[in-house]
Amino acid sequence: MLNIDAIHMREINMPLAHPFETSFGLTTGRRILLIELESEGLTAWGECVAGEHPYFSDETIDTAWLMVENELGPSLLDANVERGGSCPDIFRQVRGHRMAKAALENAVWDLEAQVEKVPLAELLGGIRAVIPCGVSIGIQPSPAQLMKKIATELAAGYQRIKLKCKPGWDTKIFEAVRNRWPDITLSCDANSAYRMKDLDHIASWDQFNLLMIEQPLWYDDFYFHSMLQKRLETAICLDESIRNRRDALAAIDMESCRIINIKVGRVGGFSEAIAVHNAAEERGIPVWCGGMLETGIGRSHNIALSSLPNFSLPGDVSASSRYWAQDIIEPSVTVSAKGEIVVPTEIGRGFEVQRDRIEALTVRRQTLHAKARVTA
Ligand code: OSB
Ligand code: MG
Repeated sequence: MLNIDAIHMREINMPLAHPFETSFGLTTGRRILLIELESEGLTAWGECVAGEHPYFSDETIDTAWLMVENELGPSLLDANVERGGSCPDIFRQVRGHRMAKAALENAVWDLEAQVEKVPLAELLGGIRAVIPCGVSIGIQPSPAQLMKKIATELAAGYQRIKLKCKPGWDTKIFEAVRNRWPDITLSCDANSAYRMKDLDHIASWDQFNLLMIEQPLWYDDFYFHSMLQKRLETAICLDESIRNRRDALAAIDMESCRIINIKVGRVGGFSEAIAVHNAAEERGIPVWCGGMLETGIGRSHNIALSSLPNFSLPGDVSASSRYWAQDIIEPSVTVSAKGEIVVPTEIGRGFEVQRDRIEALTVRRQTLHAKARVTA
């Protein structure tokens, strides 16, 4: 039994070290909901990856806040929580709101790892000592700036470069990058910026030998992606479309993709992330861990998840310094010259949370208390 005494919610505001542009817009700073669980003297953390606007998903930090405060938080405090894996059942009555659920569930796993005195990675079923890392590079003000950025990331050792793309920032860019770097592992991510009229256009990218094309079509689609995949040599990777294990099975069986990006927030927490991982593994589909511009808390959870066996492709989990002038964990996440992150072997997430720094960044807070427990 994990006795959760209180759930502390806070919103922190953090400016990004570098603005990040995707096909759906520009992000210069993040408003982040953090969850802190208090349990018999232990403290565990979760991070909600919902954005400020409902552009990547239909959740935002404000909808997540409301759900944690009014629905999910009270349910968790009322439940018998055996372990992190108990959360999907506890939250089952609430439809959707997966990023809000994940923030709480992941904090419970973070707690369970401390109680069981094991590394979080081991608790999740991880087996890797190090994880391979790639970077996601946003749309840049100019091609010259993109080339400079790629050179920097390659020099830092990253194993895969992913380029954000959209109509007008695609073929010419891929051409320029391939001319300069014919052999690097390269992929692109459209965040749903294309439509069926673009089929021939997308098929022409086969010439660039991309590792994958991520989420080219609608954010909620499998069928049209399967039509596109038939026309391509290049693998499609789905991100937005995959909400759970059943989606992964449908997408794999329909041949809508050959690779899956797993984001723990997008699928509703570690339990479902593991279920998606296992379903893909059984069908020979590799997965990798996506990123949502997380602070060190979400990043440490992504590192633990990425240590599972079928995370065989480099993920979007990269060094803290690519996002933040100063992270909220100690030590910050660093990447070796070989483009790897070492999976912590300490108990729990393996990174200390810097509470003073979080206090200074907090703009809103709320605490939910458990009802007094009757002790037999
Ligand atoms: O689609 O993978 C995406 C960031 C925000 C929203 C969606 C996505 C991304 C990224 C950045 O690609 C990944 C990262 O570096 O955290
Ligand atoms: Mg993506």
